[in-house]
Amino acid sequence: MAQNIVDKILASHLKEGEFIKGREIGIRVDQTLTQDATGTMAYLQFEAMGLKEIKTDLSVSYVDHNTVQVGFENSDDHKYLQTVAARYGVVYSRPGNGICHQVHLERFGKPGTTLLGSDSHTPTGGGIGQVAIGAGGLDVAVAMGGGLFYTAAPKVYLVKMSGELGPWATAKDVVLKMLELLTTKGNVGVMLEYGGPGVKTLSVPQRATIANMGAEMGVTCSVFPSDNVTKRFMKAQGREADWTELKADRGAKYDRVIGLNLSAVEPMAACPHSPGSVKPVSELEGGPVDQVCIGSCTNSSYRDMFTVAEIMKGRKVAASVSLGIAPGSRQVLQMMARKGALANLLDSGARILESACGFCIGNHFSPKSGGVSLRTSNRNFEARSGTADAQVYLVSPEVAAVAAVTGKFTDPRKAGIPYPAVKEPGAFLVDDSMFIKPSAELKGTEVFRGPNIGEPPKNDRMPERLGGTVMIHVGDKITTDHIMPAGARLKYRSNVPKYAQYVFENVDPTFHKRCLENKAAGGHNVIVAGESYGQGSSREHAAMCPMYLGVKAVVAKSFERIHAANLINFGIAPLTFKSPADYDGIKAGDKLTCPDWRAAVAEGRPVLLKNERTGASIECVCALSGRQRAILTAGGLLNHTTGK
Ligand code: MIC
Ligand code: SF4
Repeated sequence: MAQNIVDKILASHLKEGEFIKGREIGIRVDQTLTQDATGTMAYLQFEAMGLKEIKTDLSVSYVDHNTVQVGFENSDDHKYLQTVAARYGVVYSRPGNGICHQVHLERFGKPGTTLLGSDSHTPTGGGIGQVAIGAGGLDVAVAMGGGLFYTAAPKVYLVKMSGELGPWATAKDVVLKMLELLTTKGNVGVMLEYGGPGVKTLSVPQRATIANMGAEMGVTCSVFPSDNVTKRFMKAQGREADWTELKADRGAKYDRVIGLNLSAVEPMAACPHSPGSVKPVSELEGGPVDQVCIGSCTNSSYRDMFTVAEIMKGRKVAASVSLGIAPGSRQVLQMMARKGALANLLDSGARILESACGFCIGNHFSPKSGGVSLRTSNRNFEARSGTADAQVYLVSPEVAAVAAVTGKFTDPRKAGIPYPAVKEPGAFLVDDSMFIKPSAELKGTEVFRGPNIGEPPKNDRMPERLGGTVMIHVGDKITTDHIMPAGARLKYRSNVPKYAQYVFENVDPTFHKRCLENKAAGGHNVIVAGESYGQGSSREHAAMCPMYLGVKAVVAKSFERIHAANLINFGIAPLTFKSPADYDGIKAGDKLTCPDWRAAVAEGRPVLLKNERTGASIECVCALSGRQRAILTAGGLLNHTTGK
C-alpha cells in the first residue's frame, strides 16, 4: 500500500501494538536529546531506575537553558550532567555550544530516524526528515535505556505547499499562518507532513522553523521530506553520508489535506498572549516597540542571523529600543565573527547575547513594565518573559530587525530597506570541539552531585478511594508556564521541594501552602481546568511538583498530549469531563470524592466523582491504555519500573 512519510518512519520503528489510529503503539527510539532544565531529573531518574548504559544509537545532553549561573545551582547541575553523561555514554554539549534543537539539526539530525527529546520543541528535527517528538524526561530516560516510546497511532495531515515566498515573507510567517488555520488547541494525536512543490523552495533551517512551532499547534510532530535540499544542507555540514532520500509514495493517503500557497504569505505577528493570536503585521503598523529579541530555537540559524546583520548594516538601533541578539549555535556565531556580520551588529548598537535560550524562557532580558517586546521565539504566554504585564509579539527576524531600526511596528515591505537575499553557505564552519564524546576511559567517571542535586521525589501507590479538595479552578489554555514558572525559578529544577513552592505562583501564590496543609491532614488535592490543560512545554516538573504537593487528579475539559503523559508518569489521573458543562458546577474548595477510585481507573471504567457540596454526580472519562493504567495505579512510572 502507498505510504506517506510518517507511516514509513513509524512502520520501520514499530515494536509494539497495531497501527490503528488513536491506539497506543510502542516505537524504537534511535536518538535522544535532553537539555539541562529537564535533563538533571531525566538522568537522576535514569539512575533511579537502575539503568546502566545508553542503548540508543546516539544520546546528547545539551546545556542551553540555565546558563545565567546566578549562584552555584546552575553550575552544579552542569557538572552533574557532564559527569553522568561521561559515565553512561551520552554526548555532552557544553554550555556555549548553542541551543539544543539548532545544534542537533546542524550536527546530528538524520532523515528517516526517530528522535525523542525532553523538550517540547524537539520536533524541530522534522525539518531534516526525522520523526522528532517531545516528551517528559522520564520517558526520555526510559528510551535512553533501550525502552520503547509509547504514543497514539496518529492521524496524519498533509500540508501541500505551492508557490514560493516573496521578499520579506518568511518561514516564520508560514508557521504563523498554520497557527491561524489549526489554532493552538484540538490537534492532539496529529502528525503533520509537509509536501507539494513549494517544499523544495525552502531550506532545511526554514523547514525547521516551521516544524519547531508545530509544538504550538499541539501536534505530535511535523515532518518534511528529505530531498536534494536536505542533501545540500547535510553536505555543507560535512555529513552527506548521513543523508537518505525520504518521500511519500504516489497515492499515499492522509486524514486531511491542507493547501498552503507560499506566494500569498505575508509578514505576520502572534499577538499577546498566545502564539495563535495571529494578525498581519500591516494591521499593527506604527505601534510602539520597546524591546526586540532575535534568536531562540525557532529563528537563530545562519540565514536568520546574516539577514538581520544585513538589515542592521550601516543603520542604528532606535533610541527607544533595546535590541538583543542570541545566535542559535556556536557554529552560527563563529561564522558571524569570521564574515563580518557580528561587526555590523555591534556597530548598530545591538546587544549580543549568549548562544542559549536566555530571553525566550525569561531567564534574563525581561522587558520593562508593560513593555512591548518583539521576539522571534515561539511562545508569548503571559509572564513568560519575566515581566507579568509585558506585551510580547512573535515575529520573523526580518520584521524584528526592521522594527529595531524604526522603533515601531513596521511592515518591512514598506520600510524602504532593500531585501537582503542571504543564501545558505556551501560549507558551514564545522568545529565539534565543544562536544565531549563518550569513551571507554570516561566510563569510570565519578558522578558529581553538588548540594543542588536532589533525589527524584517518591510517590505512594494510588489510593483506593479519593477524598479530594478542589485546590484551584482554572480556565482554558492553562500552560505549563502557568503551572510551573521557569525564568528566575529555573535554577530549582533539580530541587523539587523548593521548586514546588512556585506551582501556580502567578495564578494563585497560596496554592502550594494550601496543598501541603491538606496533604499533611491526610487529604487529596485536585485541580479543575478547562480546555487544553498543560499547553506548551514538556517540563515534567508541572506534574512532578504537583505530585509532591499531593495532587491526585486533574479534571479538565481536555489535555495537551505531553502534559497528560507526564501526569500519568507521576501518578496523577488526567480525567476529562464526560459532559463539559459539569465544569461550571464545581467551585474551588469543593470536595470531590470517589469510593472506588483505584478500581475504576484500574479497570478502565468511567470515574464517578461526587461533589459533596452540591450532591452532583460527575462522570469523568479516564481513557488510558492498559500500560498507562498500570503506571497510574502504581503511583507513577518510577514505581512501576522499579516494582515499588
Ligand atoms: C520551553 O520552551 O518552555 C522550554 C523551557 O524549552 C521547555 C522545557 C523546560 O521547561 O525545561 C519545553 O519547551 O519543553
Ligand atoms: Fe529554549 Fe526557548 Fe527553544 Fe524552549 S523554546 S528550547 S526555552 S529557545
